[in-house]
Formats: sequence, structure tokens, C-alpha cells
Amino acid sequence: MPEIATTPFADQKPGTSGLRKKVRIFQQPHYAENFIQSVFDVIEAPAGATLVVGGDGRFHNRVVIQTAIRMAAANGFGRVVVGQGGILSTPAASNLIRKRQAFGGLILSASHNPGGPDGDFGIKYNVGNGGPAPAKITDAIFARACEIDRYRIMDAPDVDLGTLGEQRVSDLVVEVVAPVADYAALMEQLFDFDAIRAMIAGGFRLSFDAMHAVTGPYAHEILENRLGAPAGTVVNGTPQDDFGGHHPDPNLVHARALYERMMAADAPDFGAASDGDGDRNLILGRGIFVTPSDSLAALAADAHLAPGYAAGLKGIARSMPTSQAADRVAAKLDILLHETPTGWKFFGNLLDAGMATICGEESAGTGSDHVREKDGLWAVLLWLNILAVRKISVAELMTEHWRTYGRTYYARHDYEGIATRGADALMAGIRERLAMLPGETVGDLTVETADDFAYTDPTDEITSSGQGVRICFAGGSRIVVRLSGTGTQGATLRVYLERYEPADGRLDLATGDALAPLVAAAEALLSIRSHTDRKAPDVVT
Ligand code: G16
Repeated sequence: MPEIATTPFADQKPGTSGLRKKVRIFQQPHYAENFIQSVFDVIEAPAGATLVVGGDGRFHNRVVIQTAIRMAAANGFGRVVVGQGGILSTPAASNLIRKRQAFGGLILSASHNPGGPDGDFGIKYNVGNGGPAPAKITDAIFARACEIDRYRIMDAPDVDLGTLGEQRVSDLVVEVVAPVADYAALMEQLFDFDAIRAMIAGGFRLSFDAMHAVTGPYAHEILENRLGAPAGTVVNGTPQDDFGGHHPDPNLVHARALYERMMAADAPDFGAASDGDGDRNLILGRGIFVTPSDSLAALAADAHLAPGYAAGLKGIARSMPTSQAADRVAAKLDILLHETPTGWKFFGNLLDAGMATICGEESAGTGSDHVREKDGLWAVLLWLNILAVRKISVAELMTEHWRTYGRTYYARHDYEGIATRGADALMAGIRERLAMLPGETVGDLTVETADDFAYTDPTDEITSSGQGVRICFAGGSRIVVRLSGTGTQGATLRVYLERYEPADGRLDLATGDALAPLVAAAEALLSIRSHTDRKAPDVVT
């Protein structure tokens, strides 16, 4: 097989979700090739295996897809299944890996990070269950990337990604598939499309912001064509390789226009947005933002109303920084609640083992055992299904939820692109003091427990430690602090603030007011300003 000599790059350590770097780094000769070969060397797929390849359509997507196809041909794969135009949303790629019983898949995305020549790019390897490779595989990929000295690549012309059907690159069959069809069919199995269609026909109005990213074609097909929402329901629905110059992150900062529309007097009944690769979601009702943590809790409480979940849930899993709202639902349903480190890859084993049905993260991710990735449109459809059955508004549903379970006020403060030294010093400083914190009072808050989160996967007994500091106060409030594993510049500090009010407590406070004592406590405990050299967070979500 044709081999090219190469030398290692020292910076190919996958983060929370694959390898994410600036496009210009990925454009260096041999850079993507080294990483892809490291993946192939580690996974040792049998000859003739199937590989799914797709991306979120961002700048540089097609270049790397062609490279990956030539390399798959030279590494003995028998078939590559690729989305037309090189496009597959991350949940659709996960679905295809499972449906086609592929050995694995390469997903080309930097998710919610900006795109374009000056933006970000990424490569993630997903295993045969459709989920992100677990840490033992990503660690091995990094180790291999540190010593790589050759990669295999066919000298072949580009594949025509625009034409559906089969083509060949040497012995490799390349199958270009419609990106939306299989995914839309799966959604029809899980949800009561008739009920949602009837609700929309009855005057229920919704708005979906695809943020110029990958969910545009999926949302047009599902929401407008299949569910009958009027044209114009999907906004920013044509994918662009630079996301229209915007930041495709569905939060209150980057989806501001949608937020303002939903807060207006004549707002639609329901608003939602998804990110660059279609796995995140933002949920809004008229006059109300539902935090991702609350969304997970509300969806878990009512999931049985959708046909795909009528048998009930086996368990709920949430990442550690996600609020404890879902824990209260799990307790009431008397099902398992798993607290895992940040990163969807930690949910895969629980889902495979039937220990959880629904998973969620504060970072705008929710999903279930239908695939092994979080899934933005899935969350939107489950919300719509629940609203269609219950015939109440989003605001009414959340108010009722809080009256049943209590309310968890929640916010995440991000300090982006700060100096690595300051970030490391902050984390080291608080880790050193953890043992001394219990019993300490900060304002009106008393520390009950403080630790550096470690998780032992119950299915393979592998422990992941150093996953973020938790400071828990009497009464159920918490501060969590960790460094992001998805940024591409400097360090990003995330401070997660959470205050619990019981069902008979104050359920109608403004989030900022409710969390003010925790903001002050975080500054007192962590000296955020001096370590970050910032007076305030860059993004509050
Ligand atoms: C990725 C992971 C998520 C994680 C998020 C934020 O999401 O898949 O599990 O919660 O990053 O991670 P961090 O806090 O380390 O930046 P995505 O949508 O970027 O793939």
C-alpha cells in the first residue's frame, strides 16, 4: 500500500470531544493524515470493514473527507458510507454507524465553535455502538500520534460527493447517502408525529434557528415537510461553511435573536436552536428560557408520553456539572441516576448496558438510547410530543415541574481564552484547600462537602479522576469549577452555579438574583478575578 513518511505533531491529544484545533493547524501538511492514521492504527479494523464519514459542513470539511476516503482505501476498509455533500449531523452519523453495523465513524466537526478559514475544525472517532470513543481509545490514539512515522493513502481522484449511490476508490466502495432520510425515519418511530402535526395544525407556532449549520436540512424536512409547520418556521436553515460568520452555539448569547423573539408579546409558543453539528439544543417557550438541566429533568419526567419511551425509563445519566434537578425526578420515578464526568463518551457504556435511557448535560445536550450522541432535534421533538399530549404551554409545564420537585436555579459562567497559567493556578489552589473547606461559611452558605470529582464506570470499572471540583453547601446549593476540554485558545474556565429552592420555596426569582450569593461565594473561594484578569465572565448561560 502507498505509504508516506511523516513525523509526529506533539499537540494531537483529543479533548472532551475529539481533536479540535484552528483550521490553519489542520491545514498543515500531514496534520489530518497523521491523526487519521493514528486512529486506524489503534482501532485495527478487520479488512473489508465499513466506516461512516461525515461532517457538519464547516470550512475544510470536504478536503478532509476526501483525505479520509483515500486513507480508508489504503488501510483496507471495504466500504465508506458518507453523507451527500460530506454532510451528516453528529446524531445522524451515530445512527448510521449503528444501522449499517459499521466498525466506526469519523465525524468532522468542531461543534459549536466558529468556522471559516480563521475558525475551528475537528476530527472525532466514534466506535461501533455509534458513540464517541472512550478514553482508553483516545489515549491510545494520542500515544500513537506521538510516535507515528508513516501513513497510508491512495493516490486517487476526488470522489463525487454530490451524487447519491456507489463509487469506487480502488477496492473501496464509497456509498454517498442522503443525510436526512434514515434519521427522519428514526424520529418517526420514536415520536407521535400525528399528535404533533395536529397541534401545529391547530395553531401552535414554533420557530427553529438552525444557525446556518447542519440541522437546516433536517429541520426543514422534519418540522416543515413532515409535521406541517409553515415555511419560515426554520430560520437560518441553509448550512454555510462559516455559519454566516456567527458562532453556532445555541445559547442566550449566540442565539440572541431567537431569545428576543421568544420574549416578545407576540412570540411563538415554542422556540429552539441547534449547534454546528446538530447535537446541542436550546429550548424556549413564550417568555421563558428552559435551562438545559431543567430541560433534562422535565423531559425525563414526561418521556413516557412519547411512544418510543412508553415503557418508562431505565435510568437517567447526567454529567457532574449538570444541575441536580434530574436527580429529583429519578428519585420520584425510583430509577437509577448516574453522575458522570463531562463528555458524552461517558454515557455510552451505561446506555449499552441498559442502565440509563435518557442522558443530559448542562452544555445544552440531551439524548437517549436511540443513538449514542446527544441529539438536538430529538430534544425538540420530545418537547413537542409532550406539549402535544399535555396541551399546556412551556411556562405552565415548568411551573408545574418546580411545584412538584422544587426549582434549581442554575447558570454557567465562562471565562474564555484566559492565560493557562492563571487557570492552572486557580485549579491547583482550590484543590489544595479541598480538605479544609467542609464547615467553612461563606456569606450565608456553609460548605458541607468538597471534592475533586472521580468516576468509576460501573460497567468496566475504569476510573477517571480529576474531573472537576465540587463544593456543595448545606441545603443543596453547589459551585462546580473545571477547565473546558473543547477550547482551541488558551484556557477556558467554567464556573457552574446552582441553588436549590424546595417546592414550597421561592420559585419565581430572577436567576441572577437567586444566584447572587453563589457568585459572591465563588469569588471568595476561587479568587476568579485575580486569576483570570477579568472583571466578569465572557459568557453567562
Ligand atoms: C462536547 C462534549 C460534551 C461536553 C461539551 C463541553 O460537546 O460532547 O459532552 O459537555 O463538549 O465540554 P467542555 O466543558 O470540556 O468544553 P460538543 O457539542 O462540543 O461536542
